[in-house]
Amino acid sequence: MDTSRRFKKGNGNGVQIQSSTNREVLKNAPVKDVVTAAHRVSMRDIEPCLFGRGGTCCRNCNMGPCQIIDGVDQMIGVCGADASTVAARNFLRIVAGGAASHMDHARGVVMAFIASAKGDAPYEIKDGIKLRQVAMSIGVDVAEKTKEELAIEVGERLLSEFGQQEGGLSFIKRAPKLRQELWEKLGILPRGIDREITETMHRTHIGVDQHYENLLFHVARTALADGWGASMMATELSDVMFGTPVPIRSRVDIGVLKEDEVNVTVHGHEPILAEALAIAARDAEIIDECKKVGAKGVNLAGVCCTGNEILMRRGFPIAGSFIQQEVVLATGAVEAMVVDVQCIMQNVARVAESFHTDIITTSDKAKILGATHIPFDEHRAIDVAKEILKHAIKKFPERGKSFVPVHSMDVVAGFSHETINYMLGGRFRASYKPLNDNIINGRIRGVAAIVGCDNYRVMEEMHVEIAKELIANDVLVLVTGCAATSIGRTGLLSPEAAQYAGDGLREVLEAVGCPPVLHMGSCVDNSRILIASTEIVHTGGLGNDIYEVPAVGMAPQWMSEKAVAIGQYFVSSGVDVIFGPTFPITGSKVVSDYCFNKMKDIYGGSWHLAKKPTEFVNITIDIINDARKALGIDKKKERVLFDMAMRRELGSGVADAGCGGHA
Ligand code: NFS
Repeated sequence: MDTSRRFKKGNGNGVQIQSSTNREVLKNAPVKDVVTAAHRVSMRDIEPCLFGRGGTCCRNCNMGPCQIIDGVDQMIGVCGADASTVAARNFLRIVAGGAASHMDHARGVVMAFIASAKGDAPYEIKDGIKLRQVAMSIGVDVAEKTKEELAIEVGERLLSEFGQQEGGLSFIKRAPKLRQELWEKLGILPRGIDREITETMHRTHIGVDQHYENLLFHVARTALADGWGASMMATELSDVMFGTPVPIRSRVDIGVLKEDEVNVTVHGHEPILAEALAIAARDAEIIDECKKVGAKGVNLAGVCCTGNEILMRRGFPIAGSFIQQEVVLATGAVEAMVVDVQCIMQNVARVAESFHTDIITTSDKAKILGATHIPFDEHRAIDVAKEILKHAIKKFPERGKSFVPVHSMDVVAGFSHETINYMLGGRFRASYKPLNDNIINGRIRGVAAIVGCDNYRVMEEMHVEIAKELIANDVLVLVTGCAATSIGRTGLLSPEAAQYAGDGLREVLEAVGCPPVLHMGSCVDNSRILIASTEIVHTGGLGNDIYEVPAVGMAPQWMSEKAVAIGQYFVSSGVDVIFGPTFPITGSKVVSDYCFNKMKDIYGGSWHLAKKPTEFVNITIDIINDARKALGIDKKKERVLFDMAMRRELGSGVADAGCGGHA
């Protein structure tokens, strides 16, 4: 195929390479002219299509593709579909694409969970307390059952919800009561996980659902099946199997690669593979194999959300976020990049060709031309993991010139919703009350979640500028996904960053010794934020439903469909969500008005659009201030400075929680 039309003749001069480490590696890489996504963005001759970007290009049948112009009669689809129908249909397919990724991920976790409980896979039931809590929350009787029996019952119940046709999802019952009633009244309670995806494809086929509002209700239902269904299953069962995260120190950025060890980066999403590699990397046989080739051991480092999974639970370092995946390989110091599913750029295989690096695919659902395929099977997880590592070890003697940057940054991760409960609540009375009290008394203005991807089309400083400005305004920031890694690279995930916080927030942070930006995990772990919000509601003083809590979500550098699914389940749960710089429905005025305004009346939270960091911050603070006003907590209260006794009381859980603790 002639690609010359698709690229400018130029050599990508003026390329905006994000992250100073990326720039340093590309400058010093042993192989020059490594082409990354940043170069491809700058080389593309054609501006992104306005119809595609605004959601009004329909290619769901072969009378088109039809480009629709809102308000122009002759520019509706050949079938008659107008801009609102097409934008709503496309939006639904985006949300379903994202949700399906989380759902298939969750299915894998649940199946591995059941296999482990039956003794057919090598993972344990590490957190028995959480298993009982999860079981009770979905109405499974815990009495007189072994851990394994209970795990099988919980696992099989949840697995059945994938193919279920009617009856609702178990975890929905964890939402505040008023929220559940609202979903029921609107007729959007998800019925079965796979059913909502199949129905999406049906509704969006030519000639089926033609009413934008009806389509947008199914958008909400599909997203809820993700957030309060699949993603929550993935997080909760992974915690039970691999351990619920507690604060843990580690490092992020490309400098975590090591000159004298076999560098294996694990990239993708599913913790099942990464956990097996983490266990195998410590195996005596593997360490022996390393010594035979002159390496000290295996240095396992994460990329993208797999990285977040093993960082949160095991403290393994993260080599890079989404935008760093090609640059990590450009160091020439990686023996193997092991991938499973999602967010893996096809170009990693091309970059690897210039080095001794092997790309190892492990999922039969996701193969890459030019990669080595070693299929992962959870039943023989450790054997497969060892096979993969031995493959990588053999590559070590072939490593040629390499360049590993010195820089990596200290982070503290591991803030599960249980940890927040424990840290802010204290050892003896773990509860969200101190957090609620500090929001009510105004030391903490509110909470903002910065989630989702990083993206070469967005200015580099976006995440960090927003985070810094928010904490300076006493907003506690929660992060997940690649946003967490990109903010982590700048040092804001360490307790020392409390110095950037406003006076009120800093007082609280110093009392408990935690960072102003709390890393809550991978993208499926956004479900932790749903549970934390519900806990805040149940604790009292901040309203009776999630929409009343002074909290905002945002994905300022989103690129994946999964981010949109996440945004929508937050909106449907009552949270205001800001995306930017573009949003894929803006080609229809009606759908824009619905998403940006009407959803607020329906759900209590809606979508918002912002481009610059200041816009994200201003919208967030306005929403939080409005929520405070509605709750009647906007009046300035007399400041009570923390005395020693209060600090001791608030800090009583911290020593054990080990915030800022150990690697
Ligand atoms: Ni979320 Fe994580 Fe990263 Fe975006 Fe991709 S890895 S699941 S989609 S790019 S945060």
